[in-house]
Amino acid sequence: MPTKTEKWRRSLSLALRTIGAVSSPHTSPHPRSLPFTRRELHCGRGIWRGFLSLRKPWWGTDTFGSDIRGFGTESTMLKRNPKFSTLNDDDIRYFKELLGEKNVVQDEDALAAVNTDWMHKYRGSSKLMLQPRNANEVSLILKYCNSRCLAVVPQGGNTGLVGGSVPVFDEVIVSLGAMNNIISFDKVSGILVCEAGCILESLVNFLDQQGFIMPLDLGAKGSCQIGGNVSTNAGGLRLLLYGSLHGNVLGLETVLATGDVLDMLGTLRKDNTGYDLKHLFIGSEGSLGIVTKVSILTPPKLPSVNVAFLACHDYSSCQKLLFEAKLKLGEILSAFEFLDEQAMDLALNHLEGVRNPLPPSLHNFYVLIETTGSHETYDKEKLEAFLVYSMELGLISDGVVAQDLQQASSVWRIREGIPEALMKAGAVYKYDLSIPVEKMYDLVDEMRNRLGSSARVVGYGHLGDGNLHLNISCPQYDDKVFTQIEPFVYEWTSKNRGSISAEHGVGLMKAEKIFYSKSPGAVQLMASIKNLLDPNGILNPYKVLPRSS
Ligand code: FAD
Ligand code: 2HG
Ligand code: ZN
Repeated sequence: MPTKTEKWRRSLSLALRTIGAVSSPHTSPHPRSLPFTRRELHCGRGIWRGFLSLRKPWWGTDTFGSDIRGFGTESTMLKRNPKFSTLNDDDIRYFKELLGEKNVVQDEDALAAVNTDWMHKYRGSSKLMLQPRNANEVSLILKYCNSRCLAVVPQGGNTGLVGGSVPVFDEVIVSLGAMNNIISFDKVSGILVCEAGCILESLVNFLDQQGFIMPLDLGAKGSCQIGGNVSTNAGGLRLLLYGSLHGNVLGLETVLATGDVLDMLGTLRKDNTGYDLKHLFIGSEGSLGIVTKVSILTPPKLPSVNVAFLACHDYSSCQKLLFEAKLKLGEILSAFEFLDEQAMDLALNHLEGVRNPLPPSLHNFYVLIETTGSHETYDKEKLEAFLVYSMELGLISDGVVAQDLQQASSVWRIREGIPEALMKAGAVYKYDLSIPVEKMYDLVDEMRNRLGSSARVVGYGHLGDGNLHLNISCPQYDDKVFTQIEPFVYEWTSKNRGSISAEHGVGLMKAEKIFYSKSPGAVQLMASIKNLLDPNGILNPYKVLPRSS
């Protein structure tokens, strides 16, 4: 009889052969990059648009006319705030003088793309996009908009998933994409200072040349911008090791609604001179100011990265595996992601070039573990010892360890490609929840029981951070399904002391739901801060705060 350890080694080598044979032909030198740049994203999504436009949008002009929008369901309407002015010829003239013709975009096709979010779920009807080139131009735009009471939406890469990055009605879009200069990088401290419109992936590439990495990584890195990341306090795939942007962002330059430029662009790790105001803007989703520059602490690129893709029989094993990984891998554990069978099935069926690394059949759960360290032999031995130990405990039923960058890229592609696979599968209701790890998957099971065969319930996410991405996929948006999901999902999360937004933010989607995670006193204080910094409420209206505040 082979021992469990021998069985593991045998299955390991079997799986290694398999993964070697299936690695994607699209593998880039950046193993965890989604294969789209901003331009490709728009082109690629142009293909999907034809397919998606057959569906009823969650809300949009086509459904409710120009002054009223459905919000969540057709029974919840949102009315344009009549205090906001509408654009006139003088406004356009002013902006053209300030920015030049080409940075004042009125072209219908260009506007269609920036009025629509990544999921094609939220659609505004802005008639104007402005493309400032520096903080001074941002300042003059906001000063003017404030004096005219014109509402504004700051937009980065437009990859946000809660409807925060697109207008609700006719708000002016201020796009930061032209502000994409790297200002300085200090190799001794690892501190990078750059403009807000830098695309995350271009910062990753720049730092790679210097022997450093960004402390955050997400599937949308080919399109999202650092200003958008900061404004959403994006979490992503590395938070487990490097922590949140509240820890890594050292300073910001922000333009307030009044046009005042607030210089908080410190490059110090320690600075206790009173209130640390930058934290107000990290995660404020464009509701308090426009971020124009970012100073961020970047870690050195360590030479030894290992990736294992493992199968688990049940959720309880995934949990135990996490506990053991923290204990046994300790300081080198850099990612601990999970996906269920439904998520894997979607990835295999909808992502080009992706094959099952652990054939022949599907497993109930999969865990992706990454280690990052400085000593290749030591890290490998540590990971292998952990895997053998976990196999002996019965926590893992099969697994594969990537042998090179291409193999690592193939397994990361599965995990990172799930949002794309869900998009291709049809309409999707997304929930991004922080839930105590031991209870997390109960919600997925309960949701499946509630919905039966009317929808496909998919669970995956950043297990190492206690972050579940609950996605409910249907052929099209359907009010009957929706009423089975909400408010149940929020009530369940609140009852289990979770948060209704772990990392994507509140945006438009959850502005009215904020009380599930924040006390009335806290929401009131948020509203007072908003009122102080943006007295006319021109910055990203209808988002983050509830109408009642
Ligand atoms: P946008 O989408 O343009 O804007 C997002 C919000 O920030 C909006 O409210 C907008 O008004 C505001 N904003 C943007 N730029 C500025 C600025 N300069 N100043 C002030 N406000 C601004 N998120 C995670 O946390 N973790 C993940 O792992 C993750 N993975 C993703 C994977 C995919 C495939 C996709 C499509 C999205 C993912 N996201 C993830 C969502 C995430 O919030 C965004 O990808 C990213 O942080 C938003 O950056 P952006 O530049 O696209 O911002
Ligand atoms: C991820 O972790 C993103 O892949 C997107 O945060 C999550 O699509 C989602 O629900
Ligand atoms: Zn995520």
